[in-house]
Amino acid sequence: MMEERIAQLKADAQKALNGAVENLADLDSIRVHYLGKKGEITSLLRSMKDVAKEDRPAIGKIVNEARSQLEDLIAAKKVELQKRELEDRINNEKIDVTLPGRESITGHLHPLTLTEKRIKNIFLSMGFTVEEGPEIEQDYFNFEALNLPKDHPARDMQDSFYITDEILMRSQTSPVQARTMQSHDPNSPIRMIAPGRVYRRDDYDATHSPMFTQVEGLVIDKGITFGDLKGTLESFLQQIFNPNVKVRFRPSFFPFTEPSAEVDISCVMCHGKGCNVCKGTGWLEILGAGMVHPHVLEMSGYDPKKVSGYAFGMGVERIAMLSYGISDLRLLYDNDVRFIRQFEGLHH
Ligand code: 2NL
Repeated sequence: MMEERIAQLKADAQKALNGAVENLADLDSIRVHYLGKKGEITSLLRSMKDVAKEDRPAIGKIVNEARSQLEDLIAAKKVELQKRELEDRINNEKIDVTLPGRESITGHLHPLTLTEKRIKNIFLSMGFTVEEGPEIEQDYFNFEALNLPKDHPARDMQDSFYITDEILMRSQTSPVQARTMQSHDPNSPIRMIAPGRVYRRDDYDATHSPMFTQVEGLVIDKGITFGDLKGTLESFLQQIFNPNVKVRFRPSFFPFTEPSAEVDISCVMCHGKGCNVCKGTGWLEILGAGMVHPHVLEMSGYDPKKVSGYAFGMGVERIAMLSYGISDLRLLYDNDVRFIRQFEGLHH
């Protein structure tokens, strides 16, 4: 009776394992059905109580043998299924080596960085050094050392970002020049530019920003004249824009230079004919410049009877906008890649 049930169970299991076992999940349900806690083998073992006592060891042995045979069969089937699944994956997951490669995105220089580099390279080629200084500056270096006394209108608290009474975000890069002069041997010449960010309380619109980039220059030596200033700036402007650009100087005023001048170039858009960029004048204001005020030389340890100097300042954004025909300053700061990507491949 019991022997028959065992033989039948083995035959059934054998049949099930040879039948439609598609995957490991199918196999597991067969395992649960025969070997699980509520499975056929367990139920056989439960009915051992109905077997005559003297027959139990022999029957028990047959049941245990049947269980271990089943376990072996299931284990073998499992290996077979795993092998088949791996082969299926190998056959189906193909790498198409003929597909085009994925394009790798490389960065490039921002138009402002590009313009700053072009400016630097021109001055480096003329023997200038490039000096840097802090953006958070002492009132003394930002104003006092540049001949802007405490009551000067340009020092209005409304115009600069003050951090304390004595500390502010620099409003120009001239403090770098003042620092360089003070750490320099007054008997050897200076020929330097100071590029960097400057900060002024201002609106943010197509032509204004509370932060912008400036390049200032300073030359001090024996016998430096206004002629040196004119020649150097004319050469610079022809290199940065085009060799045919015309340059004109108009009298102006800065507290740190005397005499002072505004420097214009012939309009790079209309070549002087008059357009909306130059507002019909044919000229573009591009630089401020002048001979270093004797008091500025003196305050930083230079003797105005022995040496003289010139200085100038320009906005990098304006030069970038005129170089590349950019009509809105904010495009330079918004970092919209559709704009910035247009400068890929340009070099300084
Ligand atoms: C402008 C005008 C200028 C200077 C900057 C300067 C610096 C020293 C001494 C004398 Cl240490 N001058 N800098 C001189 C004239 C003009 O900038 O329009 N900047 C955007």
